[in-house]
Formats: sequence, C-alpha cells, structure tokens
Amino acid sequence: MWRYLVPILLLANFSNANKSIDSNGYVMYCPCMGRFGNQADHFLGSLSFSKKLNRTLIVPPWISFNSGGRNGFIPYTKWFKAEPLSSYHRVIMMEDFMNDLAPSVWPEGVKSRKIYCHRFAMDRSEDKSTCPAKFGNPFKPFWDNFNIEFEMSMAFPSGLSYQSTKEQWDEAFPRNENPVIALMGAPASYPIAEADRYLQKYVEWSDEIRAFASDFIEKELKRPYLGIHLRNGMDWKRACRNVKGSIKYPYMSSPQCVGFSQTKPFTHEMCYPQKEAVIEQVTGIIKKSGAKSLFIATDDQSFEKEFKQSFLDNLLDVDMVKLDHDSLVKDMAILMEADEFMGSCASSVTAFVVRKRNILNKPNSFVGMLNDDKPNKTEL
Ligand SMILES: Nc1nc2c(ncn2[C@@H]2O[C@H](COP(=O)(O)OP(=O)(O)O)[C@@H](O)[C@H]2O)c(=O)[nH]1
Ligand SMILES: *[C@@H]1O[C@H](CO)[C@@H](O)[C@H](O)[C@H]1NC(C)=O
Ligand SMILES: *[C@@H]1O[C@H](CO)[C@@H](O)[C@H](O)[C@H]1NC(C)=O
Ligand SMILES: *[C@@H]1O[C@H](CO)[C@@H](O)[C@H](O)[C@H]1NC(C)=O
Ligand SMILES: [Mg+2]
Repeated sequence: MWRYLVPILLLANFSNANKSIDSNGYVMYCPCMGRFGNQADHFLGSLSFSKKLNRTLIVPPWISFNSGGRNGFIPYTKWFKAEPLSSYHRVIMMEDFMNDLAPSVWPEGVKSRKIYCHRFAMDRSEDKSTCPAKFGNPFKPFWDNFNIEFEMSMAFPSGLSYQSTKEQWDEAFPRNENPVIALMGAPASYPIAEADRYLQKYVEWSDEIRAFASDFIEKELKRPYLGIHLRNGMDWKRACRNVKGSIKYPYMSSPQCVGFSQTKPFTHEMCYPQKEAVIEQVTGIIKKSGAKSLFIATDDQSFEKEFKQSFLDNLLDVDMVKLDHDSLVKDMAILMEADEFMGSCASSVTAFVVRKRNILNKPNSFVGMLNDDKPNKTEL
C-alpha cells in the first residue's frame, strides 16, 4: 500500500503549476540597486518586463543590508503573497526555481548558466567580454547565496534595451538557446515607469503582516488616524543637497509628487522640509480631518516632542503612536490603512505606500507640498 502512495504523492507534487517548466523561458535578475523601496520599484518594472517577453519571472528575495553584518535574503513570500502575482503573470520564487527547476532547466557545467548584459558593462571587466555580475556588494553575495556561477557572458546586441519589444528580444536571444535570461540588475527603471505603478495591486501582504497590522490598528490607534512617513536621516539630508532651489527633472521618487511629465518643479523643501513646516502641516491635516491619533513611521527623527507641543497649543487631543521596534514592513502596512497619509515626496518607501493607497482610493499628501500643488490624479 505505502509503496504505491509515494510515487503518487511525488507526481502530485510535480504537477503543481509552479513546478512545471515554462517552455517560453524565464527572466532572472539581481535586485542589486538600493534598499527596500528601490527594490520594490524595480520588482514591479521587472514583472512588467517579464510579461512583455512572456517569460516567467523568477522572483528574487529582498536584499537587506544589516549594519556591519552579512546581507539578509528575505524570500518574497515572507512578507507578501505569491498567488496574487500569478493573476497578472506567471512567476516562480527564486528559491523554488533553484531547488526544483534549475537542475533540469538551467543545469551547471554545460554552459547553460549565462549572464546577459550591455556591452558597456562588459567593458568594465578585465577581458572586456565578461559581464561583471559578481563584482562587489551586493552583486557577489546575491548570486553566491544561490551558489550560482556564470559560465558564459552574452552581450546585448547594439540597440537592444529593456524598452525593446518582445520580438527584438526573441530575435536577439531565441528561447531554445536562452531558456533563462539572467540579468545583473533589474530590467526596469527607478523611479518606476508611470504605466507600471498600478502593478502594486498584485502586491499583497502575507497573512502574518496583515494580521499584525489590523491587530495593531485595532489595539493602538483610534480612528480616524493620520499616518506619516518622515524620511529625514543623514543619508537623506545628503541626497537632498543635490536639489538646489528647485529642479525640473525626476529626482528619486519625486514624480509621485510633481507628476511624470515634469511640469512642476521639485524643491529642496519637498525633499528635506524644515522641522517647523512638518509640524505645521501635520497639525493642519489633523485639524481638518479630525484625526484622533497620529502614527509616525520614520528612518530617523519622529519629532514627538514638537508634535506634542503643537497639539497642546492647538488644543488637539491626539494620541501619538509608533512601533516599539524597527520594522519597515510593519510601518508600511499600518501607513497603507491610515485614514489620512502624509509622506515624503522623493522616498521610494513613501511611493510603495502611496501606490497601494491610490488603488484603495485613500487620500495622500506630501510634506512640503500644499494640497492644490498635487499633480492631477494619475490613471490607475
Ligand atoms: N523602520 C523604518 N525604516 C525606514 C523607514 N523609512 C525608511 N526606512 C529605512 O531606510 C531605508 C530607505 O531606503 P529605501 O528603501 O531605498 O527608500 P528611500 O531611500 O526612502 O527611497 C529603508 O529601506 C529602511 O531601511 C520607516 O518609516 N520605518
Ligand atoms: C504566453 O505564454 C503562454 C504560456 O505558454 C501562452 O498560453 C500565451 O498564449 C502566450 N501569450 C502570448 C501573447 O504569446
Ligand atoms: C510553489 O509550490 C509550493 C508547494 O509545492 C508552495 O509552497 C509555494 O507557495 C508555491 N509557489 C507559488 C509561487 O505558487
Ligand atoms: C491638470 O488638470 C487641469 C484641469 O483639468 C489642466 O488644466 C492641467 O493642465 C492639468 N495639469 C497637468 C499637469 O496635466
Ligand atoms: Mg534609498
């Protein structure tokens, strides 16, 4: 009896949709630029690119940078659900691909493990014909984490780019000989292309994060509540120095504030607002919305003392709430559910929250920006 059960179970396992081989091939990439928010922009762009090519996207883990220590590799499914992605396009988690499919689709030692890059990237290598996929951090640790060694480098033919069509990609890299297109970085832009912003719809929190957020909101926050994302650490101050006065080109995630067509200038005050302006704007939103609590998420300063004073001065009875530990994903999950939101224009963390709130039809505002400055509502 048992003897028969085992093969049947195995068979059932292999018939899982995510374990069958996609004869159209795969796209694999290293989320090698920036921290969470940047990686998220790149993820959505890569999802869109894979759909265009009609190849399965191999979803990489998030790279987290631990101070002093080794990088962390957090499987996509630790924080988010895999299934909703599949209603947009075929995906497989990188961990599953490497364990279950790579031995047959992408075996080692037979020159199937090719890395693809621009010719100008190759020029950085010693022999001028190798994609420098494993030079430095986070590049090398990422591929090493999956024991991936590249056996061959392939240059994009001139003119081929991530904007090229499916036909151009198929002609450059026919599917039979190129089942897996592995890329040194995401086949996507930062900031994300406007047309891809709605893909946030398919990014849904895992049950664990969702449960944490609803529990926290119920226990710790009185509705309506205002959620704010304050991006004001040293790295941010430094980054905003590049915005002298005002500029008219996209800077980090600024298009979410000033529009993708760059009709409005992006100012230093939008990038790194004065503390006083933050306090005043938050107090104003609370007055207008009647918010009963304020949830603060920040990478650095939360201005609690100053908020408290301002609420006293304005006779506002508002609870101030923060997480008692550093968790970006939990912060974002709570911000997404807020009745009112104020974020930081140029931050990709704010952008992650705002894209979801747009889909949920929740209001957004940005620090350093008056409401009537808002770009026209983007189509979603
Ligand atoms: N816990 C927590 N961390 C944050 C918050 N905002 C920023 N950070 C940290 O700062 C990093 C900012 O880098 P990134 O994700 O690239 O976003 P950006 O630089 O704001 O565009 C995040 O990945 C977090 O590690 C926040 O509200 N809460
Ligand atoms: C994409 O691939 C799937 C799976 O092989 C196939 O069913 C579908 O027709 C393809 N779509 C296009 C537009 O070629
Ligand atoms: C793939 O299948 C495994 C079970 O075999 C499951 O745990 C996992 O969630 C599936 N992944 C996707 C992307 O559906
Ligand atoms: C926004 O909409 C208004 C009125 O509908 C229009 O006059 C204006 O040009 C639009 N601005 C942009 C940046 O599209
Ligand atoms: Mg950043």
